[in-house]
Amino acid sequence: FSQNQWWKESVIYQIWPASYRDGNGDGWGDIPGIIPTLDHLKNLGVTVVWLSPHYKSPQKDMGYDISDYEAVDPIYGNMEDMDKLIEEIHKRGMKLICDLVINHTSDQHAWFQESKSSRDNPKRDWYIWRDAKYDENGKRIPPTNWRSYFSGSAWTWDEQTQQYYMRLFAESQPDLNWENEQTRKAIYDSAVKFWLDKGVDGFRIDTASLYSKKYPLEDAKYDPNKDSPTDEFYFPDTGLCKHGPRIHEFFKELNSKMFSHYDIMTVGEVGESTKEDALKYVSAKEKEMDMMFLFDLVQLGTRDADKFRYEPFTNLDFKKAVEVQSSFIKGTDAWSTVFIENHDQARCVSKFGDISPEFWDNSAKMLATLQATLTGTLFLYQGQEIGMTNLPSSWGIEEYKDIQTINYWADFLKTNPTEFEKENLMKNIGRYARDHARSPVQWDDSTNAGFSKVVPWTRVNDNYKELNVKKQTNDPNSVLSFYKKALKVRHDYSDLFVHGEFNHVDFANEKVMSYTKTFEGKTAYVVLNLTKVTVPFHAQVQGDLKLVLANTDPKEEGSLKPFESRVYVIQ
Ligand code: TEU
Repeated sequence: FSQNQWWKESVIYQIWPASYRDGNGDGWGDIPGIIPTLDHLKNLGVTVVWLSPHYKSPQKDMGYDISDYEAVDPIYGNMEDMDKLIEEIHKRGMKLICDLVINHTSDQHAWFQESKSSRDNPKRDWYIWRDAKYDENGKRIPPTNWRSYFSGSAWTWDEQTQQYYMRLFAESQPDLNWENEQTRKAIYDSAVKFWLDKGVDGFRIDTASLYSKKYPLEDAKYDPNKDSPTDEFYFPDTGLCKHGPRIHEFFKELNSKMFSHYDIMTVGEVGESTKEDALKYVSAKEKEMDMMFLFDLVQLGTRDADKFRYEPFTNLDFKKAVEVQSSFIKGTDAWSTVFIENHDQARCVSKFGDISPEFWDNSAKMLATLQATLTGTLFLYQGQEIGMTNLPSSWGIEEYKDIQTINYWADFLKTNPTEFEKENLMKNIGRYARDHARSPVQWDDSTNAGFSKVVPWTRVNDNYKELNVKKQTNDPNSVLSFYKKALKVRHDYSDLFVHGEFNHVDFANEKVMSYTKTFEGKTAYVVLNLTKVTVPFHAQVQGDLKLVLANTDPKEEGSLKPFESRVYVIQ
């Protein structure tokens, strides 16, 4: 495989710095805390670290609200710490990618401060300002009916200059105006070039489908029965426009002016798209980005912006979602990704496995098997490798710190809910809040799980004494040791697992997921019991099966134990 496509076989590990490891004893994870763990990551099989935003930020949305692209937030360290991190990662033959958050800035960014200072400020047009509209009663209303990802309108009124500014996320995250060429140039120089010149090896591109807005700005039309826009162009729930008219022009420009001048990788957070939409971003000939995240799998049971409205799903839905993500590049020149967790999603073992003492271990390993054998570049999220779980269901709303959860809860309280409704929403928050991914990494069984010497900014999961890195490092049968084995198998047979073609075997089976991976006449056969019961099983492929990975001693020929997983290579 081509040398300049090193990113295809990479194993990428996402660090969300606030909760990873505290190096300076202030209760917040930081860059100095990361450095001593690099050998542990390398040992696991990680080749690239993705660092979630480390930039200067008021932390209203945990760093996705940037007030200075060219500075490190003091809670995470300083520029020397970042230089050292880049150096230490490179010294180990690994690479570092950063988050690129350029749909919006913080309202504390100097650009926005200027923009909002007066209507005739030269940077006024760097953000999206509009006059108010008035309803039939003369009441002031926002320019469009779009709803923010974080509840409420997507517009905020500015008293001083008597206009609204657009913000698809929090009030403190005004959207940049990508129509303005000067603005785009400033973004490229400050957010992109600055870090590539420092030696960063690429970017995860935040909210990549949202930069281009459809003008003139108009209301999304809602289907009154579905609470969802009728026009394909808008996202469900929020009515925000996606894949706007100039989005591909912008990415082609970003690529030709910036990305193409460096040996880097880029992965876009594109989300909800048809195959056709997706290929416009990641087809190699389009020269936009190397790969993207599709959310079909992680968003099962939930909806993008309304993740607290639970929608039950079946194992067949699960199998279908895996197929969509694994197969959309078939017969194209595009590349894709494999992931089941990130900082916005619930823990996979809580969502797709079973966290009861009996099944936690095997279901976490079953999900590891799935991830290690799918097509595309593999992404792991901090704590996934030890099977970290969602926050305990006994915890109340006061333990939840995420702006999405807090705003949603506050809006809900305004509706005067009954106790029953409150309990129900709390149940859904307990399933899918972003907070579940954000509790401190459990390093050992000492106070605060070895994350920090002082009480952390957010509470450590109650199960840290039993579930931690140290305990699992010393146990050859742990989830962590299994991940290591699984990543080795992925590496040893990378033609099959990274590059091979995915095909379901017996799709209609509601308990067992089995599939083949094929590459130039070679085949692998993967079998996963998705349930907590023993199920009958007979191999449904021809050939001499050589077992290369299993999470249970596979003694019984005709059955699979609860959450049993096996990987065969056919000789
Ligand atoms: O998330 C973008 C996004 O589209 C969200 O809808 C995401 O799917 C949702 O939060 C899941 O509940 C990115 C970042 O990953 C997120 O952490 C930021 O809050 C957001 O952008 C704004 O920068």
